[in-house]
Amino acid sequence: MGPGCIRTTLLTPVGRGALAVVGVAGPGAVQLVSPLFSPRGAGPLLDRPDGAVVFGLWRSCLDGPGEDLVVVRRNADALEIHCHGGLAAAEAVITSLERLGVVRQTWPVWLRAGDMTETEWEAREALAGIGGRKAAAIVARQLAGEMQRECDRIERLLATGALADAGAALDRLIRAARVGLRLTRPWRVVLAGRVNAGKSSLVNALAGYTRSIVSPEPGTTRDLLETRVVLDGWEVDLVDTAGVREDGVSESEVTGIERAGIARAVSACTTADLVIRVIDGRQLKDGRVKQLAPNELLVFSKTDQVEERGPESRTDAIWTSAVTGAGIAELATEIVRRLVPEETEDPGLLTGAVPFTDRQVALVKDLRQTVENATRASAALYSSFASVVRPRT
Ligand SMILES: Nc1nc2c(ncn2[C@@H]2O[C@H](COP(=O)(O)OP(=O)(O)OP(=O)(O)O)[C@@H](O)[C@H]2O)c(=O)[nH]1
Ligand SMILES: [Mg+2]
Repeated sequence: MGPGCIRTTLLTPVGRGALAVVGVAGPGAVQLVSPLFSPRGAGPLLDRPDGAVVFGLWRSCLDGPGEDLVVVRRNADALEIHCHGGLAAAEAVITSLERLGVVRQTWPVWLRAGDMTETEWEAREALAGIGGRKAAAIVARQLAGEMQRECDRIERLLATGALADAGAALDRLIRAARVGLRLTRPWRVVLAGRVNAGKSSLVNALAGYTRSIVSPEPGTTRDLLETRVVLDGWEVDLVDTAGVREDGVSESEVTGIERAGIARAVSACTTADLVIRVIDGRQLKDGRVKQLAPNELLVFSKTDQVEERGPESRTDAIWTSAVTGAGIAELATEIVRRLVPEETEDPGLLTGAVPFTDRQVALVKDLRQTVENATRASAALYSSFASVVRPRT
């Protein structure tokens, strides 16, 4: 693509919406599109000031009836066309632009051609895919320059030979990267336990609507069923699973489909960020709760039918009822606390610079290694210098 090229892209998400926005940019973009657009009751687009919002008729085909839409003139070299949100309307606008020689681009390519740093570009691309406000706020801060400012500060520290401070700042960035690399990928929380424990009911209670089928019949859920929710500002995929049978249930009672579902449940637990081990609170007296793995959270269900919590009651468990809603808010809070402990344990960590792409994290780690090597070299230099000026007798 040459420097004089005029380019276009669909700026709104692909698919139907109330409105679609088509961007056009490149030298003389307004002049080029002017023959396609007749403003209503206003002067030609070419004579309008920058920032003008102009209602008019767009003629995708010169002999067709045209379509009413709004053009925003950003400047002589850039404009936006706001049209009907159906697929055909935006496509007709873009096709008419292509007929004039305008180059169609995907939006990431369009974004990259803009005048911005790599980190800004990465932040803009990431923001388009984020569903939770906390992750969006972290990336927005990097877009506003937080990451760049921290890199500049580390550079100044290195220039003055403050290797220890530079190393500490880089260590902080590496700690923040654990969350940074998950900002565009929701956390994965698997609900596991015995059949009828109340897993699907808990998913529905957390989601706020009936996503999973709930029934008194053991073995209702057969396959993995994912539900995306936002808990306390963080995007989370809740994964409902097939329950395992009580001990002593004969092999013949478990069908092949159910067995396949249970195998999927076991496998889902191995890749989960957090496993919620659901146990029917009414059955606590009957059996011991087994040892939990570090990424497991214990939840007792159906507390509306539990009269006494009994000696098995554990302080690390959350008691819930999908019927009364008791403990559901507490469960949501605990899920987030377990997924993002940095928020409570190291509050400043996520409010400052946070690397959020593999590229940024690799750069930070490389630089940390270089600082480490320089620190060692400096210590070796000092010790050989000391052995020259203060030789042992
Ligand atoms: N009273 C009461 N009943 C509940 C509660 N949660 C679930 N149940 C009932 O327990 C039964 C099983 O609930 P589900 O949510 O389908 O249990 P599940 O663990 O998904 O079961 P499977 O999919 O078969 O493994 C249903 O009859 C629910 O109505 C609760 O908090 N209180
Ligand atoms: Mg179920």
